[in-house]
Amino acid sequence: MIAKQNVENRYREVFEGEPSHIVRSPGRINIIGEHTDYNEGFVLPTAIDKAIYVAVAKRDDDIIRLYAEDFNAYFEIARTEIHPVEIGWPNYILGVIHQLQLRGARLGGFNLYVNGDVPLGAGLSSSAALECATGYALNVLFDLQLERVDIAKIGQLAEHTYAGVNCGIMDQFASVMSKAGHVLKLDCRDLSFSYTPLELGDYAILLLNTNVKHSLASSAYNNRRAACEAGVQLVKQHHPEANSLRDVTVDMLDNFVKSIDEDIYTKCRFVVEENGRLNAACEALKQGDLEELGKQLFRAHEGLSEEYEVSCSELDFLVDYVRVFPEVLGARMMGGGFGGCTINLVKRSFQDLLIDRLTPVYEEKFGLPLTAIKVVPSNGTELL
Ligand code: GAF
Repeated sequence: MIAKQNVENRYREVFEGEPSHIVRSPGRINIIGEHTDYNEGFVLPTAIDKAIYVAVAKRDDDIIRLYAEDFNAYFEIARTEIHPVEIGWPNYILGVIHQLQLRGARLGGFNLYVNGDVPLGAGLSSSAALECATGYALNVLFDLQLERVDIAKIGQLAEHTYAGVNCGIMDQFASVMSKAGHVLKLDCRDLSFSYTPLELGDYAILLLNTNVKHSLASSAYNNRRAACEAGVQLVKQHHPEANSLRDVTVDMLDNFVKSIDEDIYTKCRFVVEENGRLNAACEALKQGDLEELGKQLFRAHEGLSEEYEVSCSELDFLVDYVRVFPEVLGARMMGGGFGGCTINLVKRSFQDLLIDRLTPVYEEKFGLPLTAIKVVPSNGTELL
């Protein structure tokens, strides 16, 4: 948690003026439902108590001036000349500005200060949090009258156009719409959603960060998405009503995809089955059946690793290691994959022992630090 006072003080030092608004937009976890969002399926995320903080104020000229605490770096651009840039971090902000201007928003120049405690590259959606913090802050600063859901959609488009990742809506939606103590079941087809209390009793959610981020992650992500779309096209030849994998069954894949392209078949089947696992997990959560919930997490990991092929040896190792402990009900890789964190459903009283045992083994094996992160389901984007 970063104190509002801290953000205010740093804004004053960096820009020599007063911020007019400070916005907090959180990172997210996802209990289950991976790579389903861009297939019009379901996801079960929630925001966490780690967030991006943005402080903004208008300027008298047409300049946009940014400062990122993490990189100790300024970036400046004219409002009328917004374009993607080589350096990574400004793109998440510029992409949002670009989308707002495409929608006809009348923006002026402004200063924007960014800080945050969402670990970068850990698969906790720090980029979505930055996009949503920016969208929310500009909405209040320029009185744009955007709904929360518009802010999520704008963030997603910014990711497509300025970060080059054809992501689904999960991360941005979770960042803006989450409710403390709950998970959000989102239907990514029509964006209808419901909140379910995350009541885990003696158990807790523990994240284990591999501290790995493979550089090919975004191209592999886009390839997976393309494979899903190709599968839908094959089914569509026989079922014209099928518009996404949401409309497709395993039988249809068996009949119309398997013999044509085995790899596309396996990827698509994973997605169809992952929606089924999500529904089973939601039911288990409602019934308080945490053992069943945990089993679905382990199954999801097998699918992500062996079928969808978005895991890596570090993630597989972490899931295999915890599997033998009766105090760990479930574990799987979380998010896009190729690094980042595993999400673990662990007996609260066992967490520290697990971390103590696992850390030296992981570090010895991979020569990388292992970071354990305890998270609390939190509210979505807010004005501080
Ligand atoms: C990333 C994407 F940004 C999400 O939209 C989602 O597809 C996720 O990977 C995988 O479930 O976080």
